[in-house]
Amino acid sequence: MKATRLADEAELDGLLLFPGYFDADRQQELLAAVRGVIDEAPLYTAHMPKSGRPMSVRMSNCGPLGWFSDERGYRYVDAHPCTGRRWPPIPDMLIALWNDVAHYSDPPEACLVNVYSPAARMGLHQDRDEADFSAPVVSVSLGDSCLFRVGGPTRSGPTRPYRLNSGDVLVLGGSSRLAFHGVDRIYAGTSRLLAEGGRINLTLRRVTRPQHAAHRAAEAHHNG
Ligand SMILES: O=C(O)CCC(=O)C(=O)O
Ligand SMILES: [Mn+2]
Repeated sequence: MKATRLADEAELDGLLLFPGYFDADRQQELLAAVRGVIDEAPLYTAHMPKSGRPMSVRMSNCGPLGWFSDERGYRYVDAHPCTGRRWPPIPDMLIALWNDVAHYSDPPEACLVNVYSPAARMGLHQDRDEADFSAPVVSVSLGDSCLFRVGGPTRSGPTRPYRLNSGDVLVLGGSSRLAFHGVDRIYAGTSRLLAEGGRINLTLRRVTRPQHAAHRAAEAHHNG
């Protein structure tokens, strides 16, 4: 499938959009898999590290590691903060997506599931709790469309708005890997995929650095 490069600036090289990567049937299939994940690993409310304020987006994870945040800070944990059970595995459809678009030697280790009610939003931030920024973050949108904002590597720089629709895949790789980004608003009622309305976002992430020789060779090749 064809990717659209979203911006011309060198600092956003590697920011790719695959509009409608998942068609309506595949969105239903993926949604069923995500519902299965949430059944095993119920949604929780994460809190901001310093203020302890609750985030408006509810979360879960699948994969060996899951993203979590409370007063002690942002981090990856290998078990659900409430149930203490390991996170369920990443659904095959998402592993296939990673293999298709990530161009990375190793599998993702975490898939954060963000559930947005129509009023939820996510402030401008960088994804930097991972040890390996050479792996992209691969993001899937399901349900209502949203206004997604992307800036550069500094918080104060200019930002651009994009609309993300159900089934779209966005890749933050290369020099856009550390771009500031956030979700300004959800456009309620723009999709019928989720009976309850709102939006689900899935982000596939590599968390640790692979140590094997094949990865080092791939990196050397990549870095020229
Ligand atoms: O919901 C989105 O599209 C973005 C989510 C995000 O930036 C994150 O989970 O770090
Ligand atoms: Mn993010």
